[in-house]
Amino acid sequence: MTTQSPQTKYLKDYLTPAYLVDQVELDFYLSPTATQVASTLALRLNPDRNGVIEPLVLDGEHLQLVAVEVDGVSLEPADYQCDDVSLTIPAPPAQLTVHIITRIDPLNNTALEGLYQSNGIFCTQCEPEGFRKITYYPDRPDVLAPFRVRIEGEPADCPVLLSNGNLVDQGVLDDGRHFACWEDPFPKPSYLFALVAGNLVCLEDHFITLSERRVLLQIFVEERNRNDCDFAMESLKKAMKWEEQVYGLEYDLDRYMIVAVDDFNMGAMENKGLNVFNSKYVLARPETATDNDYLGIEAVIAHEYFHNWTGNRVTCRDWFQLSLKEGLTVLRDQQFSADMQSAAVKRIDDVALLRQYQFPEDAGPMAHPVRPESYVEINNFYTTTIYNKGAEVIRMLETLLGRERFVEGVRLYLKRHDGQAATCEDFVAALEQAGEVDLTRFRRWYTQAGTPEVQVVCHYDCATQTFTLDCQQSCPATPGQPDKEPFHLPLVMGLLGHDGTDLALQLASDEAPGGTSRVLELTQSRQQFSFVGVQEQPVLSLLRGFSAPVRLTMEDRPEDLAFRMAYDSDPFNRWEAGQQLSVAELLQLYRQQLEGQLSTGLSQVFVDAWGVVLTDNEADESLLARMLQLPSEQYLADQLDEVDPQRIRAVREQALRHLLSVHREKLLQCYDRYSSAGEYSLNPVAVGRRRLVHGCLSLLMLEPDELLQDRCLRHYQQAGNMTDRLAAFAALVDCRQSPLRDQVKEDFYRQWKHYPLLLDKWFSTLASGRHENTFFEIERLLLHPDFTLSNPNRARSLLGAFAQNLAVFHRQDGNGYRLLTEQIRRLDKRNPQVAARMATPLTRWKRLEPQRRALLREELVALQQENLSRDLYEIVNKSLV
Ligand code: 0A1
Ligand code: ZN
Repeated sequence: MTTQSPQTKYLKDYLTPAYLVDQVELDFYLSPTATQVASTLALRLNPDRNGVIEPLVLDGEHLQLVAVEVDGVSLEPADYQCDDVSLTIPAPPAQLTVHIITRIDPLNNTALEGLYQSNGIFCTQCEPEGFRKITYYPDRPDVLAPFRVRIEGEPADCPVLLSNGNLVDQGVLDDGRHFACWEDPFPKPSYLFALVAGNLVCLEDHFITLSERRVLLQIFVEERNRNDCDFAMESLKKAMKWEEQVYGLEYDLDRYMIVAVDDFNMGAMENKGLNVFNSKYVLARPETATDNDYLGIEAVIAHEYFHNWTGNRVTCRDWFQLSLKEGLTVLRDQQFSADMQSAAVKRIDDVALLRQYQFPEDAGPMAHPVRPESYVEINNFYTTTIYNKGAEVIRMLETLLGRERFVEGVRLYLKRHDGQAATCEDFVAALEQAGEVDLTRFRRWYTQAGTPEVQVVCHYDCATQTFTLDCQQSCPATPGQPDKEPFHLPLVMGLLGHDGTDLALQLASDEAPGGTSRVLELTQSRQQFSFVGVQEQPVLSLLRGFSAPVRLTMEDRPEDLAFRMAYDSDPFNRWEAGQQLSVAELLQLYRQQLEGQLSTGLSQVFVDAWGVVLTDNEADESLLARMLQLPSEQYLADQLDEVDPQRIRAVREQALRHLLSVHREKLLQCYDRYSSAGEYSLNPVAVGRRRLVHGCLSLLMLEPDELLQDRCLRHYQQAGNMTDRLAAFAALVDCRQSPLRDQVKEDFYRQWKHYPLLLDKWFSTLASGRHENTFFEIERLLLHPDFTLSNPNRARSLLGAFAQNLAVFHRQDGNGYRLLTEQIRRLDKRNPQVAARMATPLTRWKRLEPQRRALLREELVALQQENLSRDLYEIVNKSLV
């Protein structure tokens, strides 16, 4: 903890490491409160120093130093300096072996960084700077070394002893303890180190690679979870196969291990050959996991596996380059999931996520470029900008180059930098070369923050049969960046004829028409594109597949939107047209309310178009389900300059009730048509049907008569899987007046109280309730014996869901803000990383209406005065600037 204004680190200050590490040997003597770590490092002065000796500075935090030796000679305290963050040997020889013994306390490591215990299992989390909490080391990603690790522990507590790479020795010692030795032949940075030791069972399978090597696949879990790993294992094999097929990349070790633990700050971690996962992203069976849980597992398993190439074989030079591995790996996991499921709906979900979280980040006080120029605490930069916008940036490269050249470029990048720590520039340079394109302007995506705004005006000239797009782009100011240069934007587009079919496209500069879909490249602040030979007034379908992460405004007429909603051949744009139509409708209702006008209700065009979707028997059910969903409250809030979250909720519910009143019969029919029992399957059709059924159910349950309540209760009770059960549970939780509510609340708890991941769902579903009393429910839940801030999943399940529940969190009296800050204060003492992350909703105060803005700001100012972790300090301070 510190308030001595923590230091800012700058990309421009990057220096190569003074010393390189040729070999690491680590010897762990495990004990819950006093683990001893002996480290032997073969170091040498970086040749780029031309023999000029520099001090050897090793990073280290929260360590008890027991002994230091250089070349076999033990050092006296006068021979080195040791402070809170480092160990320095002032004038070492140019080549040396350092031997260091430290002692650490895994049991009391509540920050879950470095070596800690989760349910008695020893495990590590070293990215980005956790290794320095294990031993003194040049803890930076551009120092790569081969590791050899020996772990010694009590066989009763730790029958399983794991680290990266290959198992090279194991045995039992005279005193009854046992040991295992692991060797990782691939040089790696310290952040990819892992150790796991504990009482775990192992599920095994294997994979035969393209070159016919047999890879042993192992998933380690606690005994109680042994039956819940099949899906994760299948996902892993699919990811391995997919990466071979699409990228021609093979796994490189003989063994791939995954460990699931309950206490984990993030989703999972790609440590070389030994991934550590939040159990949420491993464990699943139909009775306990929802469709979205399954899809999450498939994606995260793939993500960590794909990191083996994009992240591990080629890593990052420094943490400013984080998106080099994260953006690229997210893009690859998105591509994989798109191939496994319904590609259109996957794209819709990815874009919805981007708009819900990343756009607000880009418009708020924490906005930063995909490659930031500075940070205070790197843990705060595992953001949706680095991950999701980073993926969008690389997706644009794919659009510009085409899949084939894109894959070639990625392979060139990997080949060129294999075994190295690279930069975002290295990546772009490889793609530029493979794609034979000029990416000079494109590079601005890495340096400029903010979401570009694109305005398009169209004109059709009947006499010359010319259709012209006049495009302008600009980008709002972000912290430290008042002015922006134009971006290089690929705009995928098509033109629809009156019957809804795509027209052949011919730009004025083309010799002949070709194709029905084009990539227009916008590289300047204003540009025109003219299509010739257009025989009728077309409807423009622009930004197909959301080909660039921008805010697009076009003056579409509602009829054109309704037309594209029905006919656009690009499913993303079908959905998008519907979203635009609903946003316009909802914002109009919002303004009417705000100005005290009589509400006109929804327009007939919209209500009819929505009804057409509901009765569409042909399109993909998942797509239909997505099209029937109104834009989220967060997305609507993001469209307004002064947000009143309760008004947003009221308006959205008014719209839902209107749709319900008009289409109730069709909703019931749709619900009946698709709600069937039968074996659980994750195929896209089955998933789509469940989504549709649950969409109908939740709408119908806005105004349930007794008959419907009964049906919902039966849906809950007779559900053969958690997806169905949870949907009905959530609907019943919102039935305030009904005794069923308390009945199912109790029933769910009783049934699942011993299964942590479902208890999380119980907390989050209750905290997501739409009724105003939800706030008091949350206050009570904080005192529930099963609530704890020690487990990140549990803390998030209640507090995260609460903060997402905009109308409840943003109570007019400011008690929502008080409640969250109080919990964040407590959490910060235990786990700064999770506390800082949980504080994100507090940073958006500037966009609120004046009264709430003042209340929320007050809370932040109070926090700012306190003794905060560096993580929380950075978030609170930046948000008050
Ligand atoms: N590299 C991981 C994410 C991750 C980052 C930090 C962590 O702990 C502080 C844990 C995981 C990934 O992208 O999956
Ligand atoms: Zn990642």
